[in-house]
Amino acid sequence: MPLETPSRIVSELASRGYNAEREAVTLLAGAPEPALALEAAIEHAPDDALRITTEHVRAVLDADGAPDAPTAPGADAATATGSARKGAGASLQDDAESANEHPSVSTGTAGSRSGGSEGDAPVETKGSNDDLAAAGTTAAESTAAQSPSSAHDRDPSLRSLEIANDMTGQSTGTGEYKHFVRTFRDRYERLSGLLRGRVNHRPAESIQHMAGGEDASMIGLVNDVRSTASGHWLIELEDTTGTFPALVMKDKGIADMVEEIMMDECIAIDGTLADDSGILFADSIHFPDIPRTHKPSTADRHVQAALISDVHVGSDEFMADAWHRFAEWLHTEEAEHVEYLLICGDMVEGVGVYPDQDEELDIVDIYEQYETFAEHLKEVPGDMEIVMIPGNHDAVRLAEPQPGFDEELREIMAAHDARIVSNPATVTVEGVSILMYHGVSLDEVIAELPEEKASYDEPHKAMYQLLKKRHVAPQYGGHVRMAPEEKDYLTIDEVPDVFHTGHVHKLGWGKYHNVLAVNSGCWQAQTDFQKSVNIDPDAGYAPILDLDTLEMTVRKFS
Ligand code: D5M
Ligand code: FE
Ligand code: ZN
Repeated sequence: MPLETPSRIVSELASRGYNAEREAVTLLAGAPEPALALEAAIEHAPDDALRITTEHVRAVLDADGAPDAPTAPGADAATATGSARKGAGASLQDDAESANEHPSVSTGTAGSRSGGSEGDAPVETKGSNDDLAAAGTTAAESTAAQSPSSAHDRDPSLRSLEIANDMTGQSTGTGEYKHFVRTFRDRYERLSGLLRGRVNHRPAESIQHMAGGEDASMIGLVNDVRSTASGHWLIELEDTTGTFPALVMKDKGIADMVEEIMMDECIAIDGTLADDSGILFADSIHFPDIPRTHKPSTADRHVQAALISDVHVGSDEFMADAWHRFAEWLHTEEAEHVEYLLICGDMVEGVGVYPDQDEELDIVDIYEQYETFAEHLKEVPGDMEIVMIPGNHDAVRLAEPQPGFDEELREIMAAHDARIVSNPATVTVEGVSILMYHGVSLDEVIAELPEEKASYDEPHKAMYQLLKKRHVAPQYGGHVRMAPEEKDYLTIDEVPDVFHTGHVHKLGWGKYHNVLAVNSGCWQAQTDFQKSVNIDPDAGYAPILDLDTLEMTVRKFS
């Protein structure tokens, strides 16, 4: 593709998961062969680089005016993703190393979609739009618009906010195959631990040597799921010693659970070995799951948090008016208990995230997008505590876990002193633990599971599946790009009290085994893409969570 213009270069870099210094972009645009220079600069940048700097570009341009094309562009930690579905990607065994050394780069397009119906959003609103607008006007006067202070008489010393599982600055992976093996081993260790007490499991290797007809259980990562010619299901599990197949007969009550199974998630299967010990006839399937006995913690005073996401500043469709009304409302007496604001990714629209996205950009420069976002953030009362994680539109690496914003972006957004952490991360607010995850995997859960179990109209049900799997992005090699780290930051080790996601731009909430799942809507009106696939986003809503009761109220500002 021709790469002459700076905006194309920025898009191209962004699609590979990189930011770039402005001067680096200018240099690339002026190179004799911009496309080759770009490839070479990416090759030259260290594996953990998130941005292409002038230094990277100079080094390749100085080397010899016309750099060679690299052999495997994009096979680094920042852009690595896998196409392998059967073991090659998710292998737990070191000896599988030969297969699929370089995971392919995904195109980032969505698979089949469901939902998109006309159904009204399940929204409870207190007060009408008119009330809100009126209240907003008063607030604007009393706060002199730009002032970050508010009229509230709040006592910050009563607050507490702790962050856990923030991997910002902790990235260790370089995208090598052995690092993926390490991540999957860590996943297996953590999640199998949750299943161990529930089944009398044996390693694959020892099951292979058991006598036919014996009872056996295995805990493993799902390596393959397929239906047989006669309509039964074959599930292959893998542990650190090998793989073993299990057969779920279609007339068993558990066949219904098979449709919930995703590749690479950790499950246990209990059953009886065939006479020749070649296969396990499944009697039961177990997910790591949330114990039904989970008792959520609550704050010991009346205090609230606003849970939002997907602001998309910089998009033509960003709903500035709705945002102003929301920010103004936060200054009113009605909102005096809203002391926390959690933003679950997609602060800005970004550049080069989806094909043809540039046609719908109001602000084309990624830094200007953040500057404008920062201005909007300043409208929020200055004494609120803000926590932010990045999403797939933000200028951090696309591969998950995504580290929190870099220094330059933090500086741009410094005015509000927000806590900037990784995606995912857990924030404990006055005793209530809230797992924040942007939600790219929800697209996958929704695409793969039957409508009644996960749909765009009921995004919280897709979240229940992630809670059940105790993993925010189980499947490797689909929509979610994954970075191999020493530890699998994407497992849900501790049961959260609240699970907060965004990304699908639909509002929905509900409780799963006492965990409150909330998918916040967005602040972006319907885009052309969404129109073309019949998605009607829930834009301009703010879910407000009572931290003392875990009750939700949704306010509408659009
Ligand atoms: O995506 C918001 C939702 O819309 C999410 O479910 C993905 C989907 N989406 C939006 N634009 C596209 C394109 N161009 N291709 C595929 N899927 C898309 P977000 O990433 O938060 O904007
Ligand atoms: Fe979004
Ligand atoms: Zn998103």
